[in-house]
Amino acid sequence: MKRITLFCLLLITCYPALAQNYDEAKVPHYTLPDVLKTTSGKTIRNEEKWEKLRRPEVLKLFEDHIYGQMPTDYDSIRYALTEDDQPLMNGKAVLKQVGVTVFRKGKSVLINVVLFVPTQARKPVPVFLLINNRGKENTDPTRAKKSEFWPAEMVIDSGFAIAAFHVSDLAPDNKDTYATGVLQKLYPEQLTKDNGMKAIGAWAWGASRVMDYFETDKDIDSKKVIVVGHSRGGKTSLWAAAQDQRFAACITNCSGNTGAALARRQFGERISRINTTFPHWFNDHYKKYNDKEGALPVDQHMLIALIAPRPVYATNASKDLWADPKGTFLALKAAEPVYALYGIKSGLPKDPPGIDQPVIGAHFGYHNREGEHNMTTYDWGNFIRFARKF
Ligand code: GTR
Repeated sequence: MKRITLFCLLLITCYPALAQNYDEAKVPHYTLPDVLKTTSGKTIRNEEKWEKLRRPEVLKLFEDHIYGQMPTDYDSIRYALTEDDQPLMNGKAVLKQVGVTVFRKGKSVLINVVLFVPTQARKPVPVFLLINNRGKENTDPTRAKKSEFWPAEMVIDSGFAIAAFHVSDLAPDNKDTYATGVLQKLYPEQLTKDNGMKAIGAWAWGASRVMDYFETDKDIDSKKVIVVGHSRGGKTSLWAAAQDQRFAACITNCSGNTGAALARRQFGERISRINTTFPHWFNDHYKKYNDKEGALPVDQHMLIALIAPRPVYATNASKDLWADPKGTFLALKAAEPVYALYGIKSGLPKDPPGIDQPVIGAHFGYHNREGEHNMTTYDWGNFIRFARKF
């Protein structure tokens, strides 16, 4: 009896994980929504019509059904800069710490930005901006702690600036407290809407406010800001770049479901699972698509298409089937028609390249690194190569 109870308990706890498919043969037959066909059935044949008709429509579909609205109004923004006189990293970089405070209706939110600028490079310099969803020690300004997740020394040596902010400054990554940041303080009305912004929207909003700061910093080339995110941060970097066209390029690392991987493949993590485990990431409307991927008016290739003609680099790791490496590659491929409107060829092969065989073009990059779900110096090395191409 005892054994049976234990078995049942185990089954209940493990069922959602077991229910995920990792077998290519079991991927259902699916048809992706046509990124070039408007809801009224018109076919888009050039970039003007894409930008005027279809792009706004697709952006709104993502807002309404997945990521929520992106409020852009605020009363004022203030930057408090602390700059170290003494260069760090053997004289190679200067540290700037910036407090970005955003005010609306008498309330405010503070975003802490860590920024290293190379001393040698000609100014203004391009910058990588990480949306940090891991521990704050990963972006240690003192450099007592160094992490592959944000290898500042390596990036500085390559002549780029590197910056980061932490997602908890915008919205705690917790289903019970996520609203206590930007949402309750600046945009409480978002909390009452089915298509209101939630945590991932708030993090992407934060990336845009850091972009506001970059536009005022003479050391930084604000036309060359590359937004980077890993996993949930990679879902956010895509959404940030999709809705804020000031970002020059997007890097989405192991972002998987509701990131760069196609939902309709139902491979690895699925919408029902992500909405159950992380109900605070996406808007309430998205819950309607639990186990109903086919009913979504979009799929993730259309999110990538929103970034066109700007470059996108997507990665995976070979042991991270949860994030569906093949589905990520196929999403990039399915975004190609929109880049083609701008005369851009993706340069991606027909089939996914092998493990540790990066394909790096001027507009698309993809690799599947040997190993686990993570962001490493292998990944960053390729991001730097990619950034140099454009
Ligand atoms: C997982 C989640 C993924 C991914 C990951 C992460 O638990 O299922 O969608 O976001 O967390 O952020 O590391």
